[in-house]
Amino acid sequence: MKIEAITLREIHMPLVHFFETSFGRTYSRRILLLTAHCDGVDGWGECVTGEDPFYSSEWIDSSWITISRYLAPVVVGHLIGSGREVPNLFGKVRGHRMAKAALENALWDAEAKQKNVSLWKLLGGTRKEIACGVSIGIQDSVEQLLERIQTELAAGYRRIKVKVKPGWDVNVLEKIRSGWADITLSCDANSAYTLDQAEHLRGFDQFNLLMIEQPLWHDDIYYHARLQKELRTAICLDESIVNARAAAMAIEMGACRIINIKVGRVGGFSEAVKIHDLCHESKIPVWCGGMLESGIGRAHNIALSTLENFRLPGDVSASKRYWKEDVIDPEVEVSPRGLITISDKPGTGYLVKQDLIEKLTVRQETIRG
Ligand code: OSB
Ligand code: MG
Repeated sequence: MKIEAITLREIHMPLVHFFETSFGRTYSRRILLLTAHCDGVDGWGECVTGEDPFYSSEWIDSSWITISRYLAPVVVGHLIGSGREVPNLFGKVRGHRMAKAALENALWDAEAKQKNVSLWKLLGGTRKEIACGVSIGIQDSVEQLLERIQTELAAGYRRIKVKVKPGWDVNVLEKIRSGWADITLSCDANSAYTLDQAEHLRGFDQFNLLMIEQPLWHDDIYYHARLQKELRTAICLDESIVNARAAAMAIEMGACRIINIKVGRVGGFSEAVKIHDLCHESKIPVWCGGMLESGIGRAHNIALSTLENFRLPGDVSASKRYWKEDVIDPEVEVSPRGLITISDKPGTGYLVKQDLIEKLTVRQETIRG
């Protein structure tokens, strides 16, 4: 297919409820959407960068300029057979994986539409429904957190993940476990601890957690391996798994027993599938992480989650948990059993609400050949 032009759009969407991690609180999202105009078909992608370079070094403004100046010009005006070819074309640009993923994924979406197949089948997925969990941020009080957990369990979600940081951890996990002894529970530190706190982290072992996500530095694998030897709880790596090589290293070193795959963090679907396959061969279960995406990124996460080794519930939850109105039709819905049913329609199976996107757009740029 010929890539005629790429359109970038920034949309603003307030969250239904703020989201707080160990690095800060977000009330409203600035989201970068990308449209690839290919032979009469539009492929959509979402750049999952945050408003600030806090989760990773990329942020919405760095991604915008990287795509506009370096990545889009590489593909615009060219013929591309498949999304699979894209990573090689971006080889000269170091890093900027979330920016690369937005463009690569839009081209996978366009390819699926061109071929009239569903994106999940094109990616090699097999699951007809996927299991959903929720990620619950730090709240103003433990009571508020317990209320939110109650609400999500009642909605059917199969795994509760809570954000932790020093001062909001053992005390909070204790209260959760005294209310719900048997639920599948995990926690995510987003790099809030150091190896000196290993003894403190060992205190998490008493809560029978499914995993503790990224306890140490965002770019570390070695010290996680040291920590994993001291913990009974499985470590799951998120931030530090930036590509398949990092995943291979983490597995070889015993730095984690579970991996969170975020398609943006690893640079696109091609690399995400590679990591999935590698983990599958190594018997490391994976699950799909989330970045507070609009429906466009969410639909891509759903497609990826259909691959076989996505054995654990992902942070892929219903649109209404985030937005008053999502930008796709239908919105993402989760059944009372905590499942999302996968559509057989071409592309993602979700239509983009172009009118709504127009209304939410605050800036736009089109890159032509
Ligand atoms: O570490 O998984 C994370 C959101 C922003 C940055 C980092 C993370 C998260 C989440 C959100 O946990 C999960 C979701 O999209 O619901
Ligand atoms: Mg995480």
